[in-house]
Amino acid sequence: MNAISKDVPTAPALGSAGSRLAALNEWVAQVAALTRPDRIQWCDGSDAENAALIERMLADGTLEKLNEQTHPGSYLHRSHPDDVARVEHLTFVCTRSPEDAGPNNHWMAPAEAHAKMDALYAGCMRGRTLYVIPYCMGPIDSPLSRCGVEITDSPYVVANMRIMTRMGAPALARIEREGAFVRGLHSIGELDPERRFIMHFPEELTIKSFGSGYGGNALLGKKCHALRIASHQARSEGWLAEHMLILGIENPQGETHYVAAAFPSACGKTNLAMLIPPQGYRDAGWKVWTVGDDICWMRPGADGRLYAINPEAGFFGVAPGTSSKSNPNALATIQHDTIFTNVGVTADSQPWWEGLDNGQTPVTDWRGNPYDPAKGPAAHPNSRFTVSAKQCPSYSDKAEDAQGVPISAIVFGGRRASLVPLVFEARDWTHGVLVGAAMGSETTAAATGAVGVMRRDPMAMKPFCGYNFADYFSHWLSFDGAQAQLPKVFHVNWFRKGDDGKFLWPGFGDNLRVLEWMIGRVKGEAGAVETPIGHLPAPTDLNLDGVSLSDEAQAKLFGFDHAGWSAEFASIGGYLDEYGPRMPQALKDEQQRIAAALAR
Ligand code: OXD
Ligand code: MN
Repeated sequence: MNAISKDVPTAPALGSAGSRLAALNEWVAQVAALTRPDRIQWCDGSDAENAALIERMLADGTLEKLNEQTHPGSYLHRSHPDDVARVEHLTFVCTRSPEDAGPNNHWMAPAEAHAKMDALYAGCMRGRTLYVIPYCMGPIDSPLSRCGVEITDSPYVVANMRIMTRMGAPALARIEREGAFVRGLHSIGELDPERRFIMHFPEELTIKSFGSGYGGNALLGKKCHALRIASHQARSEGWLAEHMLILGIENPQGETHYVAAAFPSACGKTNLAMLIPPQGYRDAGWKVWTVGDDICWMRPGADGRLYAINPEAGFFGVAPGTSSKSNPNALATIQHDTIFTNVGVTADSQPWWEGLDNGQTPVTDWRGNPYDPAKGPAAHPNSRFTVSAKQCPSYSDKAEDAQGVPISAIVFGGRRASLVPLVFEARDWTHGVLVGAAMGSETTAAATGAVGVMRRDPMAMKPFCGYNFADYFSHWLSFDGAQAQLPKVFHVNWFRKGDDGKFLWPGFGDNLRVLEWMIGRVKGEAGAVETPIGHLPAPTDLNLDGVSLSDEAQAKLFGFDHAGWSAEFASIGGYLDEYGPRMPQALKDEQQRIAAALAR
């Protein structure tokens, strides 16, 4: 690496000593010497800084202004058409030993990965500004939060990080206090898919990303830090970093239970997190509060319960399908001060996507071409909105609580057209870990590759766990100590289809009926039927007032297909074996116990 240049600006002086920022200053100087930017800007997160960035992006076409009357303060970004999703095949976990990354990750030796990335970074910021973004994942004063610094040459990334994290001066002050932070280096390079890599070095708390401006590859606080690096950190520090939404369910008596739920990308986490109760429930006084829609950090509190924070400050949600039926709260949230990426546009510059039911029609597609339905959708299927969580009408006042919220239930779920019933409850924690480990789902547009193919996606962490899944399951099992007051674990499937290929369950607000049953189980009040795969409700155990289900729907949503589950458990056994001797015996025993019960 080149010598450190004398005129590299250092972190704005904070407290008295400033010395705890020496490592940060030195790293910035080293990166500048390698990447050769024209300018360096330390981001303070202020409104003035953001306004100047937006001006610059409007001038160079990175952003387009949307209709100020209908969508004040909102902008459209069109990405490079080859840069629209996470790239799992180009994402690596670079641990010293390949076994520590596990069969669930692509692995590269750290020295080789550093060399490859540093060669790409050499001189890559010439003619550009290098932005230094200090950020905090989680409420700024929470002991559960962790800080990072992202260096990027993309002003679009800065504007998004400002929404998605607590970014700027307060984060820098915390970094100065703690002296520790995750280092993330990002350059969009030339946006060439052949020169694109997302590398993680969990043992060095370091991320290196090159060649993509897409959220999951470029907003390094999100998937790279808050999941891949944090999962590794969490393992050594005794907590959990999970791909889960967090919501609060307030019953008519004013009691609120918090639920954390893991679903693979683009399977409705944002919709569930912002659920609006059906009319009958609203009339009775039920309310649902949003704490987070994508990531959950949890750790045991003094009382043995798991307490959770949402490390993010905003939503990076999938736009298509967001409508007044599926998610009125999201529509209200994104009415102003929102960055839209790769959506269509109407004649009067309003954002538009497939499923939006506001009577508008698009004239321009996500590539900026005149919209022609014969050439594909107006909005890219993975088009997104970035918006502050504070704009959400259902945002929980506990979301900013430094101690987090106590979790009563953990829910796993996937897209399963067949076999998997609407809901079942695990018998105990070990069984619950197996239910999470065995999760399967049909793939979606959130990652490049074929859509609709069933794959195992344990705890919705397949693309995000920064270490060997076998060790991850052991870590989950380790929470079951003598003092633990662990949440109950459930599995749901909103996506079961009938013989005609149509969904059998109405979903959206009606999912509260299932959540109410879970809370009833937590309180020991709701009924269930015992089966080898867990406790299933009978249709009469759920409040189905106002829902009409055909006989086929009832049978499939609440039924248990013995032969189908025997085959599923054989497949789960094969999947666990792929991890070899590191797979915890307790999980294998649990799988075998259930397989044996199914064989009877
Ligand atoms: C996301 C994802 O963007 O999971 O949240 O891909
Ligand atoms: Mn996600």
